[in-house]
Amino acid sequence: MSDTPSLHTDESRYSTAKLLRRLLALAWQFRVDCLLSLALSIILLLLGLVGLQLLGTAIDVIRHALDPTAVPPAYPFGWKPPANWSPLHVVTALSLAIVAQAVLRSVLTYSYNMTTVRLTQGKIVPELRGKLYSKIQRLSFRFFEVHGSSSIFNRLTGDVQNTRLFVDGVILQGLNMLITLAAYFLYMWKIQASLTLACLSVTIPLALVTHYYSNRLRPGYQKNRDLYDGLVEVFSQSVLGIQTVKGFAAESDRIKKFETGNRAVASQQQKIFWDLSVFTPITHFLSQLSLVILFAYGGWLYVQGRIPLGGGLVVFAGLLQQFTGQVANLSTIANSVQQSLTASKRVFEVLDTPIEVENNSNPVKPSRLKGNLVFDGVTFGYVPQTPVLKNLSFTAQSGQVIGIFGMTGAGKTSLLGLIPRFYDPQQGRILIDGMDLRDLDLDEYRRQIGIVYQESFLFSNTVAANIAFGSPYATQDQIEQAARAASAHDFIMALPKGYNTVLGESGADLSGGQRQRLALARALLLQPPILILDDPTASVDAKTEHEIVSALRHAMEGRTAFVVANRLSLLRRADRILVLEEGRLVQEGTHDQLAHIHGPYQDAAVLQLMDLAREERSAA
Ligand code: M5T
Ligand code: MG
Repeated sequence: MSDTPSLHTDESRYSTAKLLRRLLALAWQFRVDCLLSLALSIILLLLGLVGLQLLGTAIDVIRHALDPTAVPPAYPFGWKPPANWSPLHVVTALSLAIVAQAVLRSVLTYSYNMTTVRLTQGKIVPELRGKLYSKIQRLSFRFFEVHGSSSIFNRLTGDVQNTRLFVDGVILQGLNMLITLAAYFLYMWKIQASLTLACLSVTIPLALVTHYYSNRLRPGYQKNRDLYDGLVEVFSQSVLGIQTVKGFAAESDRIKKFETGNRAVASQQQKIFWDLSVFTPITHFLSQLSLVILFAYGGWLYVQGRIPLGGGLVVFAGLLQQFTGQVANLSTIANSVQQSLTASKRVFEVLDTPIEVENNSNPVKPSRLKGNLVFDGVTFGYVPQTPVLKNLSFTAQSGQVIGIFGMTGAGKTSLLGLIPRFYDPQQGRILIDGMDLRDLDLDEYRRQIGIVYQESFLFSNTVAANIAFGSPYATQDQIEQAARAASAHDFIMALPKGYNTVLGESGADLSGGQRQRLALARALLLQPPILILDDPTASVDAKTEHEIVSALRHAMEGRTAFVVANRLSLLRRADRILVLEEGRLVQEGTHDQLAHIHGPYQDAAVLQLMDLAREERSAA
């Protein structure tokens, strides 16, 4: 199971206090909606109290009617029934008021729920998700090297949801709980002070238990998210790599791996639920205990003649029940606190990741570039301590084709990656038309570079849309022209719907050579002054190679082109060839020059010529 390294090693940045502060700031951003939701819950609370009070009064009216020596009913809110009303009239009126109160409460509960959902799902979640997505899109490559796509997906989905839980599940519910408890407490205190204290004494152990479990739960949630990342990783890798999996008959292996992960997540989840399933009943038991105290101590008080047995006591019992119910809610809130802290840390980690390659404060927007490129003492490594390019210096004149040759792992792709500034060099600088790349506006600069990678990613979209990926306003004519230039037009026309054929996921229904030519068309459509080709003919047969090479010859005209290739067919046409060995520039010259100098290029040339001769002989 791949474990996900933390984005920030600096854990102090995510102390509980700091996380809480940021979550509160998030809630503050939506304060109007929060207040609205809170106001509704307070009205609901007051209505509930009114209902209880009316019930108590109704009971006293009945008792008094049956037994005139009992305490006379105290009417609430300064209301007095007209003198000519019989007790039946009064009770009917009170009952109607209770029903009206219940109806109003239902309506308000509905609006409360709607308000809260609009706040959480309609505002907070989309806002967070949008922020996260645009951050992820802007992050530099290194981020994606370190983090599996699954961890990123999970953060974007589940963790965003659990982060918003802090607003509705913690702040709103918590405030609601506090206000409710305070109101009930005062109300109960007014009815009978000592009984209130006795009944509420159970809240102390309740708070302690809650504190204990709350701390116990958090690491569990963190572990759970990490394990879940791993599980989704196994799954998504198997889907993306299904060809390899099947090709190596590795299905049962993968299934076993998934099962292991699956079980790990399950047992971890069970552990959390086990904790919860002990915790929740304890809180419920303690709340029930307060009712027992009410009966025992309340009964004793009655026997002592210190409280009457009337509506007041019914109201008291009702309040107590709701009070302890609210306190028992503590367990849910505590659980939500831990869940949202865990999740928000994972969300904030992404939001806090510095974008390594970024515009400086005052970037230059280049007009159309000429394409004079200079590498000046460039040293670069994916990990700073192990450079893969060492003190590299060369110049490419506008319009030149620069071939790059070297053994696998020599650093060719890495060199190409520095040109669009996917990474910044650790030492030295790269200049385009005399300007340091770091001073240019990244987007404007990159738009002037066409790239064809070793393996091209195609989107599940039409052929035309794939070609127009970098130039969304291109006309059909321009798209076809680019396709022709990449010798892709003919095979595209042979597809079932021509340019409107939708490609399967990852373009699975095209051959390697076809994919490369689509990618080339995509690059050419930009009309870029700089063209980067990373071994575009690596995966094609000789005939297609020939086609691509002649297409390229045309395509590279008038552009500064950097072509990585191992086949001489492409390199021969380069104005200059750079030979790399373990990240160093060891030879430089034209094909004709290099073919006559002893060195790696000559070795490769001889080998390829020998191969060619052998093939010709065996064909003859
Ligand atoms: C040069 C390492 C790689 C190798 C060295 C692209 C990439 C490479 N490397 C990383 O650590 N992370 C990366 O994202 O850098 O690799 P290269 O530049 O890819 O070599 P190449 O293009 O000449 O090789 P090839 O096989 O494409 O001909 O040590 O591990
Ligand atoms: Mg490469």
